This record gives sequence, structure tokens and C-alpha cells, in this order.
Amino acid sequence: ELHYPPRLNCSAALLDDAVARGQGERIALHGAHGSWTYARLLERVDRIAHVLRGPMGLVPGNRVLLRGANTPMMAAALLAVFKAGCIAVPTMPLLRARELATIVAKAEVNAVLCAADLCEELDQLPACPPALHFGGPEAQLESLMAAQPATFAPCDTAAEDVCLISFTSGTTGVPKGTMHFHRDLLAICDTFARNTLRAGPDDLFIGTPPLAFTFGLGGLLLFPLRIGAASVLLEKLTPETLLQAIERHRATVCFTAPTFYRQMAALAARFDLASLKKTVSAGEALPVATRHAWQEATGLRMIDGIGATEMLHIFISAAGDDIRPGATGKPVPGYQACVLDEAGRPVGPGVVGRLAVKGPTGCRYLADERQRDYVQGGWNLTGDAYEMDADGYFVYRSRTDDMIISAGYNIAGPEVEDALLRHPAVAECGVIGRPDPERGQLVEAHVVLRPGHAPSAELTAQLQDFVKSQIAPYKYPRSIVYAPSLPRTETGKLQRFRLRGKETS
Ligand code: 3SK
Repeated sequence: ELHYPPRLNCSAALLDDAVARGQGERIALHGAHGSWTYARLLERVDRIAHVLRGPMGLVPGNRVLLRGANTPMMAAALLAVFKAGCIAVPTMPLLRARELATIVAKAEVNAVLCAADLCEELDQLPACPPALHFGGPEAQLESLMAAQPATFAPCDTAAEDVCLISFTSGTTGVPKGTMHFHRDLLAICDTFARNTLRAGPDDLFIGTPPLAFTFGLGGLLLFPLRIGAASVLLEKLTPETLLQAIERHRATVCFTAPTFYRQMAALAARFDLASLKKTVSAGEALPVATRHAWQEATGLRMIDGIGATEMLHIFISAAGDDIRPGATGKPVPGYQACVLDEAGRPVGPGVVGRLAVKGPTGCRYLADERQRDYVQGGWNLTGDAYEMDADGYFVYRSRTDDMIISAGYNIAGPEVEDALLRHPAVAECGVIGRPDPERGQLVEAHVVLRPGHAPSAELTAQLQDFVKSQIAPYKYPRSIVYAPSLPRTETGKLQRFRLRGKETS
């Protein structure tokens, strides 16, 4: 059981408390343009909080849209919004004006803090709330900060005041705002990070997920701050530049998605990765082939996890000797999970059903009728099809809406993807069910080939035979479509609905 005081400000609990404990001179954040100690970060946060409550005229409970890549300034802006008692509405850097307009309207945004290099889309909004830019030549926010006091008394928020509205378009493309309390931001540190990740104050965190995605917010900001560790915040990372950054900074803990690990595994031999101790994969199911490729390349056993924006962070995972390849893991201490049938009854081991989870965090959609579907009988239904084995390990099968029913067989798309990814010609793939008059649905694979391989009828037959040799032959993809890339969300999740919508020849 986690206990937090009824009056709690998460920013103060993470940062002011660290400085009060004597952490001030330790490095908190490394960015492309230098490093900030805990004391420097606190000072930046406090000056921004003053700007919000002074010149910007905001009051506690007001909503502040944040737009910026992973930088120390973006981290400071987030912590300042929490500290001022306002509600952060972080947005993914790649969002376009139309998507931003939906979020501004839905979250009833009162003000905007935006990195100068990302303000173009904002300028196109029909009605943009008052905005300040940071970074760039104008540096509006920085100019105002310079005139503010260097300390700010944290707003006296309740542990159950909302401090974050995180939007998810999920894999369906219809955005939902999920609301989280001050205590929730600490709870993810005190569950997954404390019990499963088990990093320490000398660790150095690094990775790709945007701070606007709760995977990145936790992994690259909240987790390190909670234990007095440091984090490297870099923008526009590619598999190659992430490997370079790990080597240069001697990073020890990495957070990214399976596709990134797969690409990094192929390049890893060119880098000194000896500093790395823990690597966390989430955002999508981890194919066994990717787990093996990463372990072979680095000697590291991947900490796989399933999380959700609705749950804020990871709730099923395993590390160290608890890892069982093919299974995501067990409920993170503090969470409970079970598998339910269509009627909401728990099913036993070995039966595929709907994953249900509860714990210190949970789904609170902002004005969205889908709340009724997500939370039922006190359980959060994440939309994942899972099976529990006899030892209590949870094994991912598919998203509930990704199950393909073909000629009476239930076929999980990710299982076919996993098989295809073991073939040396396949770089990436996504498997969907295409409506078919004879079979109901037909298993169709969309495949991105590795360099040096070209689409051909021969390769298609080879891939089909390969899948038949790996898993039950009825699961093989009867149709294979070659593509230069696959549609993904900004967080790396495959958008199967877009593959389903694609015409095939
Ligand atoms: O979307 C996810 O899969 C996820 C994973 C880890 C933490 C947070 C999220 C939203």
C-alpha cells in the first residue's frame, strides 16, 4: 500500500525535497547544450512557476498546453506547471494544427508554453490561447523568467488534484484525454521504478519516448528525480544517435520501444555499450526475436513491460531472474491483474481473454463516454488480449480488436509478426485481418524489407513457408504486402487500423 499525505505537490516532492536532502549540486539533467544540477533545475522551475502565476495571470487548476521536444527546458516547464498548481497538457512534438486544435478545445487550455522551433503549427490555430515561446532567438519565456524571484513556494495542492492531462490517440486515431493526480506521478515511481526497475542514485537514464508520452515522462524525468539520479534529454534521436549518446554519456538505464531496440541491436557492435545495465521496452509488445537479438548484441536481458496512458505507466513487467521470454511478466507490486471472459468473469490459466488491471493509478477520461468501456467493476480494461500461464505470468496475445478470425481460427496478429521478424529479410512488419468472402478474414502481412532484399513472388513464398515452419501453418499470411515503412503513432505503436484501411493490389 502506498501512502501519501493528503496535501501533496508532486513537483515539490520530487525536486524541492531532493535539494532539501542535500542533492543540490548533483546533476539532474543533461541536454544538448549543457547539464543542470538539481539546484539549477529547481531555480528554473521556480522562475517559470512565477511567470505562470504572475505575468501569465494563471490560477491553480488552469490548464497549460506544453509543446516541446525532450530538453531540460521542457522538463522544467512541466515541473513548473505542477508546482504552480496548474494542469499540464503535454503534446507530442509532431502533432499538426488540426490535432492541436482538438486538444486545445477538449482540454479547455488557458495558456501555452511552446518551444520556438515548434510554434508554427500553433500559429495556425483558429483560436490559440495566450502563448509564450522558449528557446530560439526570441526566448520570451526566458526573458520573463529573468525578472522573477528565484524561489517559488509550491502551490498547496491536494494529493488528488489533477496535475496532468495526457492525450492518447491510441491506435485508433480518436484522441482521449486521461487525467492524473499529483499522487499518481509519485505512485508510478514507487511501484514499477522502485520494485521492478530498481535503479539507484548513480544511474544515468536515457531514451527516446517524448516527455509528452507518459512512458517518457516517467522513464526520463520522474523516475530519475525520485531517486536522485540523472537523465539525458535529447531530441530527434535515431537508433544510431541513441547508441552514440549511450556511449558518450556512459548511460546505464535505457527506455525505448521494441522497434528501436531491434534496429539498435543490428548496429550495437560498433559502440561501447558497457555502461548499460538495464533496458526497458514498452509501448508495444516485445517480439521474442527482438528480445533475443538485443540480448545477443548486448548481453542484456530486456525488462519488458505493458503500460497505458490511462494507467500512466507500466503495470505488468519482469526483471532479472523473473524474466520469462514470451511473457510480459507479472503484475508490478502494487497492481493486480486478471484475465476476463466476454461476460467479465475471470478465466483460468491458459485461456485468452481481456486483460483487467487495478492499482494505485487508473483511467479517468476527460469528458469521454468511453470511460464506461474502460473501467468496469473496478477493473481497468486495457483493450489487450492476454493469457495467464500456470505460474501467474501474463502472456500478450494481441489488442482485443487485433484478433483475426480466419476460417474459424483465432489468430493473434503479433504472433505472426513475431514469426516473420525471425526471417533475415524482414525489418518490420504488421499483420492484420483483411475481410475475405471465404474465410471471414484473411491474414495479411505488411512487410518492410531489410536493405539488400527486394519484393518478389519467390520471397513471398519463402516468407510464407518460413512462418509455417515457425508456428501453426494455418496462421501463415496468405497475403503479403511490401511497403517502404509502416504507419506508427509518434510513440512507435503500429497503427493497424491504417493498414486495414489500405487498398491492396
Ligand atoms: O502505451 C504504452 O504502452 C505505455 C507503456 C509504458 C508506459 C506508459 C505507456 C503509455
